[in-house]
Amino acid sequence: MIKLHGVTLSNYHNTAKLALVEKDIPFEEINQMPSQEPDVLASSPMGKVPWLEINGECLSETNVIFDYLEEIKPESPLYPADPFARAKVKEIVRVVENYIDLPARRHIGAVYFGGPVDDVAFKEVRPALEKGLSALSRVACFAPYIAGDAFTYADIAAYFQIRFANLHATKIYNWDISESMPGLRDYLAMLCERPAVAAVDSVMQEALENFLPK
Ligand SMILES: N[C@@H](CCC(=O)N[C@@H](CS)C(=O)NCC(=O)O)C(=O)O
Repeated sequence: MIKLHGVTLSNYHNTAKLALVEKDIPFEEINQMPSQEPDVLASSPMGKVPWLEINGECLSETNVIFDYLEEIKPESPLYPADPFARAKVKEIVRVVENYIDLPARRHIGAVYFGGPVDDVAFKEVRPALEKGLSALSRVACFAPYIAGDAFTYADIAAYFQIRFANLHATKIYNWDISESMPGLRDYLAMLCERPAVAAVDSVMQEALENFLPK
């Protein structure tokens, strides 16, 4: 059986987990924090979570994990069959990872670990997020899903990466980014009503509740 290594606090761990759940692929969850220890680096080259362990071999990077899951279980697809539509789903995944999750991540020390807010990050992150959200608004359809009429990997990535960024934006800037484009707030609420999303997200929310500084 596939093993999913990571921690329920992690937006990317929950991204891979929801993909497994939505595809109805059995897996075992192994609790693992990110680490630079040699045994972790041997499994995940940057020491990040999550990674999959498949027959003793390891695979990291959630967007690569999406592609692998689609190859091993093409029935119940989470990519469109049409090559261009499939590439557009991947474009949205890249936008939410590179231009929404990554800038927000610069505040992780303050938000997750109660450290001081970095002055340079404070000035730079909000405009970077505004740019990323503006980019997202140019590729997102909300019709009703982010890439069109079907639920895809883009919805999985968008849900967890936007909510991760919003946790940071809310805590650091008192700024609710779900209000930053028409349709985004309702879209996130709609996804949260999907049973698999609700199940995975509720475990994450409980972990965050216990972990985040009050
Ligand atoms: N590009 C990676 C990002 C994964 C990632 O950033 N994971 C975080 C946890 S949410 C992590 O392991 N951070 C520790 C680190 O950056 O060293 C993916 O798609 O899996």
